[in-house]
Amino acid sequence: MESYKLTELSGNENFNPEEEKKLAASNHLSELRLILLGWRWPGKSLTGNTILGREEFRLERAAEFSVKRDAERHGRKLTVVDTPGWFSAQTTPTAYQQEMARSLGMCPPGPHAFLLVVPVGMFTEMDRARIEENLVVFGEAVWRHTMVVFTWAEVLKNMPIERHIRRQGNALQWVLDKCKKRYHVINNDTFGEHTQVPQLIKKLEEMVAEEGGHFIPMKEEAKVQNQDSAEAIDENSNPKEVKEKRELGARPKENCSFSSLQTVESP
Ligand SMILES: Nc1nc2c(ncn2[C@@H]2O[C@H](COP(=O)(O)OP(=O)(O)O)[C@@H](O)[C@H]2O)c(=O)[nH]1
Ligand SMILES: [Mg+2]
Repeated sequence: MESYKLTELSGNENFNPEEEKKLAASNHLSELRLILLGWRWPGKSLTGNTILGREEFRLERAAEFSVKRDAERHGRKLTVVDTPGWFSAQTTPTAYQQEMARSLGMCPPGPHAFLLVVPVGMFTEMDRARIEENLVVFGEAVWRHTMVVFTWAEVLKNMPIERHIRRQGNALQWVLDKCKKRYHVINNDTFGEHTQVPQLIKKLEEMVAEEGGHFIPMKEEAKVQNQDSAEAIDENSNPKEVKEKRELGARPKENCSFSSLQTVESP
């Protein structure tokens, strides 16, 4: 595995403000569709709220459903799909995996980006393996459209993120290599007007331009979506039913703390 070079990570050595401005203008997308991925509890929902600029997603330990929300922000329509996430210490039940795959159908014709939410902190080989096995559901092309979003950035204090990445070693570096070293550090303490979301949008638009467009779901995934569409939470269809399902998603399983998730059985 190739070791990390700091210069590749920072990517700002040849910063040219005029060029940057032109590039940003040419990459502008009027709509940006995003899917939040990651294990459970690293801050996916809160990151979604930070991006949308308001409290749209509930912070719930036992989330079961993917939920879509949108907002007009920074001159764009931002659509964010929040997913329940995978289990980090055991095999993720099939229903949760299907729910993650279903997120694709919630932002047709496909997301511009998958945001892989990773908290700043210890990152193990198990974390890497879980990411790999859960992203593979979307096919190998998923990596070309994935950006790592680091949460819990305050843990860094004054340490540059590049140093953290280097210190975490090969497992985290593998993930970043797969994403072509695309990452963004988000501060979930800061709501409202702040440059971090426009900066993230700019990076995402550059990624979309470099990859020649948004992610196109594979046929197999389309099949999964069709199978599940009867059960899909359609935000526009039956508001009462949607509300009930969402509340079900919010309801913690009996005794469901983070550690007791291990007792949840695969259906
Ligand atoms: N201090 C801090 N707390 C965070 C951050 N991101 C998320 N959290 C907290 O971590 C918990 C899990 O966040 P949530 O967004 O629900 O995680 P999810 O399961 O991935 O959707 C909540 O208590 C959040 O308030 C962050 O960047 N910094
Ligand atoms: Mg959540």
